[in-house]
Amino acid sequence: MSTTQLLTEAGRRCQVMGIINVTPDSFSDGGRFLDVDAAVRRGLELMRDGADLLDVGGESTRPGAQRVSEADELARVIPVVEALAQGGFPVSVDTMRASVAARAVDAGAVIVNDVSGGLADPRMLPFLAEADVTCVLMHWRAHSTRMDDFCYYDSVVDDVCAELRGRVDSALDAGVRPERIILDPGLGFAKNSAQSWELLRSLGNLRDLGFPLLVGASRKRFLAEAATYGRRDSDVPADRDEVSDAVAALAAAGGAWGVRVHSVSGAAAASRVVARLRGSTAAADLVGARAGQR
Ligand code: PMM
Repeated sequence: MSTTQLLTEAGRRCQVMGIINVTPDSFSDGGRFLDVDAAVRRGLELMRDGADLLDVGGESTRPGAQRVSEADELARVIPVVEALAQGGFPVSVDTMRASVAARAVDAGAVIVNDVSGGLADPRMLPFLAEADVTCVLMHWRAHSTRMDDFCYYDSVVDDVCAELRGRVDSALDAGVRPERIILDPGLGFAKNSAQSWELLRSLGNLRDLGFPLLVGASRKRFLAEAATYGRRDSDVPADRDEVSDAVAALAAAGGAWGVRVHSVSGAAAASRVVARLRGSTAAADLVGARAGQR
């Protein structure tokens, strides 16, 4: 599927981006998909469960994580991107390095997901412009080792919007076309729980920036606050999957372009429900029929 199709499709239905972390230490699924075959198999599972695209990353961005070398990141990511893209699946690459992005695009990636919004590597925005590739620019303030020191905002919503606008301006100045840009508030990145909830509550303000919006809440620590009693203190990220599904449904209903999730089926169902409630005659009929039965 071309990026144009991806972005057009997004006009109809919230896109579900399935996560493949090819890392030993990502907070939720680190170590599980480090082997290329396991990562590719995971991609197939996510597509079967209803993912619209697959986000492949080789560097953990969990709080406190150390950076990986460029060589390690390339070795983890490129074979997986290549295999999935050759299989005809739309792939995005989750990287802050222009060199990794370039190799991944050569290998068939159609989106570059840069959690630093172009801040970590000065070569990223020029690369995105030259390659004319769709990109996710996420709100970010510092690398994972230090990001918890940067949770200070006058108003988290206003400040995140202003800083994202700054990233957009830099991208446009570098020559990135506006229709190539997707924005992401970066939940959990230099944000405490209250700040992440506040941003989720304010998707309308973020949408007012005028770009498609990606929401990445899946399995993040702040969601534990809404987990079933007994799972609230759980350190098992998958115990946050029901809450992640609920957030995906709200994000879809709130007009997000896409949601980035570890477990796909609930988010994919939410995306289809919202699409049918929005537009399809069949969905309208269903609602009417149910109302008539009462
Ligand atoms: N979160 C993580 C990694 N990459 N990319 C985007 N665009 N948005 C996010 O919120 C985001 C991301 C960290 O979560 P993970 O370790 O489970 O992938």
